[in-house]
Amino acid sequence: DVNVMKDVTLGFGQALDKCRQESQLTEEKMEEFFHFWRDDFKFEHRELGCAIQCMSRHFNLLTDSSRMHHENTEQFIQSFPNGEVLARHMVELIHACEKQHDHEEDHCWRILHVAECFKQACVQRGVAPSMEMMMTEFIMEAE
Ligand code: BOM
Repeated sequence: DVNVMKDVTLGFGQALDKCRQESQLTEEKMEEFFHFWRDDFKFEHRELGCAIQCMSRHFNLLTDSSRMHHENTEQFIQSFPNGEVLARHMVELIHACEKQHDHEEDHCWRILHVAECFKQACVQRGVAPSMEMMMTEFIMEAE
């Protein structure tokens, strides 16, 4: 559900600062990771794909070929409150998106396109958190 996605996004987003330098993702290209869920967010910067790769590595969610590590990703999602209700489903959504973009050889571009596909799938299934939810929680966490 949307609350689980909100928590997982904020958890995953904790790695953004660490990954900014190596991915060259400037604040101008993405200020905070939760902007991912904005309706008008554009998936156009290769640097964002590189940053998501770095962030996924940080949590040990990728295989050697920079594909999703299914077991680790499921466990990561399960580590959030009520994560078990969405973990399997999210892994399946991401994997379906990976299959669609498997021909893309550049890891950063491929991951960017997988991320966009994953967001669309979440929106379609009604599990995408609203920006209002994301902002509120983000501000509460900062205080
Ligand atoms: O083939 C590489 C797989 C990369 C996965 C990309 C999925 C992207 C997600 C970005 C949004 C994340 C929100 C929550 C984290 C879920 C693990």
